[in-house]
Parts: sequence; structure tokens; C-alpha cells
Amino acid sequence: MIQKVDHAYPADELMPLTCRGRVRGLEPSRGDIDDALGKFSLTLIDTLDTLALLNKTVEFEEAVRRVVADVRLDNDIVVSVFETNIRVLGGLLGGHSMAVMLKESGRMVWYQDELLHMAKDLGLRLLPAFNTSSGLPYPRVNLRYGVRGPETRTGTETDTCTACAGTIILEFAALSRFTGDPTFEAHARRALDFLWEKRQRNSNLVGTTINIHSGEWVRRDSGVGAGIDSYYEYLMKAYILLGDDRFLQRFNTHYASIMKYISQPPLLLDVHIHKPLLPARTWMDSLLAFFPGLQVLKGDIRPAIETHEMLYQVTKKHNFLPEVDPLFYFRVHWAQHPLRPEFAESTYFLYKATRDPYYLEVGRTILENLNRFARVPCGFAAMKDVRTGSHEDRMDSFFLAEMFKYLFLLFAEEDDLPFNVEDYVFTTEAHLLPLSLSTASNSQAPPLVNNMVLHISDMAVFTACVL
Ligand code: DMJ
Repeated sequence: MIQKVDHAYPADELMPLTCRGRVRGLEPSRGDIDDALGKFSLTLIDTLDTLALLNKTVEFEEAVRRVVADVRLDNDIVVSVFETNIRVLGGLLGGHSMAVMLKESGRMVWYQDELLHMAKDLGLRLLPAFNTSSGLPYPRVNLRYGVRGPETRTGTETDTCTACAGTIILEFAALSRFTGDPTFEAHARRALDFLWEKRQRNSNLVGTTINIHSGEWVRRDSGVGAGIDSYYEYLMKAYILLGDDRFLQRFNTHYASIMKYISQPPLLLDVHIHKPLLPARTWMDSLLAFFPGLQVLKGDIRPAIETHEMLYQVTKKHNFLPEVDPLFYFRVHWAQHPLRPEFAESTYFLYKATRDPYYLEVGRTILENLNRFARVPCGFAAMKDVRTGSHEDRMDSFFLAEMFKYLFLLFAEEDDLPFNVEDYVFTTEAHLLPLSLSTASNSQAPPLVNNMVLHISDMAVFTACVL
């Protein structure tokens, strides 16, 4: 089913209830969510490396040909810098990594780095967003006109979320190292340096949104979910991919504060950055479900197991993981659920680290619930309300990019995989970037202090020792 292009192509997303493509401007606006849609066949690009991982080599090759032939990146359209970076730039780079790997094994001999050229074109279109005195990117950019085009909204915006500004380094560093052009990595490093400087110095926490000109925190609540999540993820993974100790030190400093103030095992509850003992809210958003997976990478398995187990109980109660109020018996706070993959992601990483078959059981529950409650004739539909089981005509591209990938990986035997996944780092959108990039030259980057790469299997050994 995965590579059928019967209903939506070349639209950005499939509308699984009406079996049509979602074309921005032709459907009623959904506000910010639509900023992921740039009329660039988003889902196809986001799914490229999933196809390769699932051994769908013929379909992957066909999909690459389509992307190269059909996709335009110069549309007069305003897109989210964050979403375009993680889904489209990441998708092109993950696809490029897979195509190179296949070419080395004698397949796709026609491939001449076309996806990488497209990635560079897209990277150049995102760069105008970084033209601020702080180096933090504007949240949106017009693919054709940058931030100063006919669409004035982009260049007058003042705020962005911490994750939006801090989730650039993996894709931009990979782009720099694949192409030999250091500009991209330098911009991403500058944004990360600025965020680090602006951390609240007593709590060592960051807020949820920041003024991109003054560097003032606009929202001073702090958690590990929406608005901040992948900033922490990218500090850790930037260390893994680039081997630069400073990213690990920053991650560890933040992590100690998270465990001191935000973590109340098994819960993770937001606090104020200036008064970190003061709760900022009582409900938990579903994006924080990625955090146990990040804790596995850190090697802190016990709290990962505890939080994951709590999330599993919530999933069993509501069939999915909506936003819930833990202080009120995990009652639903916000009932919508766009089939987010974070819980499956953490389940995979915990299984990888512990090899405990319990996590396969968890994976089966996720799979059964998807098939039972979300599967519709043309795909998988987002839940409008997990309490009633009603659907939305929506299937976000991350469903194929992440959910499929992590569930496949969870159940795959080594022989099922076309390559060793431990040679790659997973971006926040689960795109695969080769760890060999850590030694690729980038003349602007500071010298590597420590080029050690941590594999999940090393973590498992470590875990076995601490449990
Ligand atoms: C994905 O696009 C990425 O994982 C991102 O970091 C936030 N979450 C969505 C899916 O929920």
C-alpha cells in the first residue's frame, strides 16, 4: 500500500477519507498546520528513505525519479522553516543517502546526486530566514522570495519556538558536509549558540518561544514536549553525528535540570524557567513521548522505562496517546490525535536497548489500534476525537516517514534490513543520515574534540550494567 500514488499525487498530503490530495489553497485553511505544505509533494519526499529501509528498492527508485522529474522547490508560497527543514530537506538528504548506498551496491547507477542538488537548492531557499541579528531563523519563509517578498507576514514576525530554531543542525550540517559548502552548518551552529547563551542561567532551562530579534523569552514555560522537544534531541544527536563535545556538554547541563525540575517520575510536567519549582501546567502533551527514546540514547534507562510505561497505560486507556491530565486519572485534555509517532519511536529504542519482548507487545498494541481505529480504505486517518473514534480527513506525512519506519524496525530481524541502521543517526523526522559524515570535512566547523560515536548496541551493554 505504501507506494501507491493513486489518490493524492502530486499533492503534499493524502486526504484518506475522501481519497484526494490536499492542495493548499484548494482546501479550507487549517492555519499554521498548512505551513508544512509547500506544493512540493511533501509526503513523497518524506517517505523516500522509508521505502529504502523497507527493502522496496524498485518503489524507492521510482519515487526518486518522480521527485527529480516533478518536484519544484521555487513555489511562491510561505512555508514553515522548521517543517520544511525536518521533512523536506531531511527527506531529500535521507533519500540521497539511500540512493548513494544503493549505487555503491550496483543499483540505481543512473543516480548523479540529483536529490542532493535539490537539497542544496532548498537549503539556499531557507537561508534568508536566518538573516536576523540574533541568527535565530524567522519561523516562515517564502520559497521564491525569502522573507522580503510580496507576502509581508514573513519578514515582520518576531517570535519563534525553541524547537523551531534549535532543530536545524543535523540537516544543515549534513548538507554542508555532503556538498562541501560550510555555510549551512555555520548558520545552524550560530542559532544553537544563541539559544544556549539565552538559557535561564539559574535553572539552565529554556522557554517555549523566543523573540528572534531581542532574544527575550516570550513564553517562559518549559517542558520536554511541544515547542522545545527536538531542541534537546538535536543537541544530543549533533554530538553523535558531529562528535563535537560542546553539544554533549550543553545537552547534559539541560538534562540535569530537566531531571531536577521537570521529571517527576513517571511524569514530565512543565515548569517556569525563572521559578522552576512552580508548575506551569498540569496536563502532558503527546509530543513528549519521544523523551524516553532520547533517554535511551543518553543511557538513562530507568526513568525511560518508567515514563514509557506510564504512556503505555494511557495508550491502553484511550487507544492512542492524546494530551492528558495526569492529576485527574489521565482524563483527556485535548482529544485530537494526528497519529503521532513518538510513542512508537520510544518503544523501538527501548526494545533495542533492553531486548525485552514486552516492547514487542507494546508495538503490537500500537499496530492493532492503528488497524482497528485509524485504518480507512485510502490510508490511515487522524483521530478527531479519541473518545468517540471519529476521524479527520488528514494523514500527515510523518505517519509514513516515522510511524511506519519505527514499527517496521521494531519487528524487523537483522536479515530484514538492507543495511546496518547503526551506521546512521535518525533525525527528528526519522530520516537517516550516515555517521560517516562525522569525518567529512567542514572547514568552518571548529575542530572535533571527541569523535566518538555511540551506538545503540553500546547503550544496551551499558544498560545491562546499570539495571
Ligand atoms: C514530527 O514531524 C517530528 O517528530 C517533529 O519533531 C515533531 N513531531 C512530528 C510528529 O508528531
